[in-house]
Amino acid sequence: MMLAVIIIAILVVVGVGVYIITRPPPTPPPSGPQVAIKDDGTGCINNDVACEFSPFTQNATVNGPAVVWTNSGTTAAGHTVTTCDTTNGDTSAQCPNGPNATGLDSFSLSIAKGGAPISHVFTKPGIYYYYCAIHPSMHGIINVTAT
Ligand SMILES: [Cu+2]
Repeated sequence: MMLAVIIIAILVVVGVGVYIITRPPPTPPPSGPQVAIKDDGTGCINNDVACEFSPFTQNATVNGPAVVWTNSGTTAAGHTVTTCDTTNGDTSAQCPNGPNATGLDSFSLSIAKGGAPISHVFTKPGIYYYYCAIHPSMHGIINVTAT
């Protein structure tokens, strides 16, 4: 009986060791300019000021490194990073500064609650206004300059 317990204990230790040795390394955090997407988990309704892109204005350079948005909030709907332009159907509520200059990058990226970070490599210099398509009071700016 005692021998069986010892054998089982050894198998457990070996099994855990094999798991630790063979598991993939953790994904390194993305580098580049960072923007945190924050909320207080209450749904970001009624222009909730706890729901924001932080910092409001982030700087980036043309052709990288990529700007990385990380969702640290817990609102179930998640968020988007959506550029202000006619492609994305901007409105005055979403884009009080109007559409971005013609020819700038246009994109709309979704990030789920607890989801992996999203990123974009900007290809044209300029001031990019963006918003969250789910919560139109959430705004941010990326100031992209040529290298
Ligand atoms: Cu949002």
